[in-house]
Amino acid sequence: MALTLIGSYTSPYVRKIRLLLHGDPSVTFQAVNYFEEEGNKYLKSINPFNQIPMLLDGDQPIYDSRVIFNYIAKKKNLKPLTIDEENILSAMDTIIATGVNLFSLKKGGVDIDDSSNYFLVRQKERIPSLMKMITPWVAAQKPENNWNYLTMTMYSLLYWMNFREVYDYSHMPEMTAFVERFKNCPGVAETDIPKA
Ligand SMILES: N[C@@H](CCC(=O)N[C@@H](CS)C(=O)NCC(=O)O)C(=O)O
Repeated sequence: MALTLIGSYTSPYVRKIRLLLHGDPSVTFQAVNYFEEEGNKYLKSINPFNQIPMLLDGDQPIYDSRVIFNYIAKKKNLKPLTIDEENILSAMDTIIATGVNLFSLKKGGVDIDDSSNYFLVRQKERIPSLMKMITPWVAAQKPENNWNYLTMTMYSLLYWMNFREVYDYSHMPEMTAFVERFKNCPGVAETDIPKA
């Protein structure tokens, strides 16, 4: 299969798909920077969601990281996720979505620390609550047995939150230990956010 993955070097949603596809010679990565006018114009012209990642299998577009994962999982005969694993993935994807919202609002000039803003308060409460929910799972993951889409998502999430300073998890030893344990896994160095 000739696959083209379209995305940026910084997006955590893109990174987890890059990690999943790492080492597959049939995959080409096409980098798009939607923060720049040209990249934004191009992305809009090929993708009505105007979001990344997007996968092309020949002419067939596949939007949304979860749909992309399900598509690849089927093609590669990966073991289906259990309901508990689906819940963990939902929690991680929601943490990322919340972080992306907060980051975008801040970039757009909004004071995200405004405690009178109902939307912001709910967004900010969600991250610690979901981080707490997944902590026992995070602590139990081992790189030698569990380098899979879920841990790839967790690594991408933690790295990105630190990079964008969206949520400080340094008070959560299970999270910092996870990054240390998984940082040498296959594909991590190759998908690292390039230094400016
Ligand atoms: N549900 C989507 C979310 C993707 C998403 O939010 N991507 C961000 C980059 S991290 C994006 O494209 N943001 C641009 C925008 O929403 O304008 C997925 O899982 O792929």
